[in-house]
Amino acid sequence: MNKLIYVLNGPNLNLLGKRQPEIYGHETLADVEHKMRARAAQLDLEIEFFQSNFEGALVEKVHEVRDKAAGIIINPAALSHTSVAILDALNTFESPVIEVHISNIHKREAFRHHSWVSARAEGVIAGMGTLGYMLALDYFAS
Ligand code: DHK
Repeated sequence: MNKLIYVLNGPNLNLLGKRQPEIYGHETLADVEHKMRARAAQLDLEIEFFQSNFEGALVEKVHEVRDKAAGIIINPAALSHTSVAILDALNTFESPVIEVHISNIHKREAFRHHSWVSARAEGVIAGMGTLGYMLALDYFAS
């Protein structure tokens, strides 16, 4: 059985831990990756991690993995609110997609309330901090 889950992160998440820690917390993306790898091993899942500040790179990553991933966990970050291209790319992928936002986007500025990716995602986790990524892994394990 295919147990390979891709974890995709969008713009500015490379600065996690340094960037507005009052909103996004103090953990770095490397910390998140480390915790996810440990949890994935417990759950008998494999993960691949990818971050880009470029919309096209994320679109191409979805194309690259669409035939090999058992699922995608994606935090499109700011591109959640703008990118029909990422939505279209995810619509070419036939296995489950879970969308994660570290912050509760519905409690923030109005322009963050809508996510294009949510129209494709099986589930959306927002406002649970980086725990959201772990909960998304639990979804795939179940
Ligand atoms: C991360 C971002 O970078 C923002 O642009 C989104 C999301 C929210 C998050 O909460 O993880 O609006």
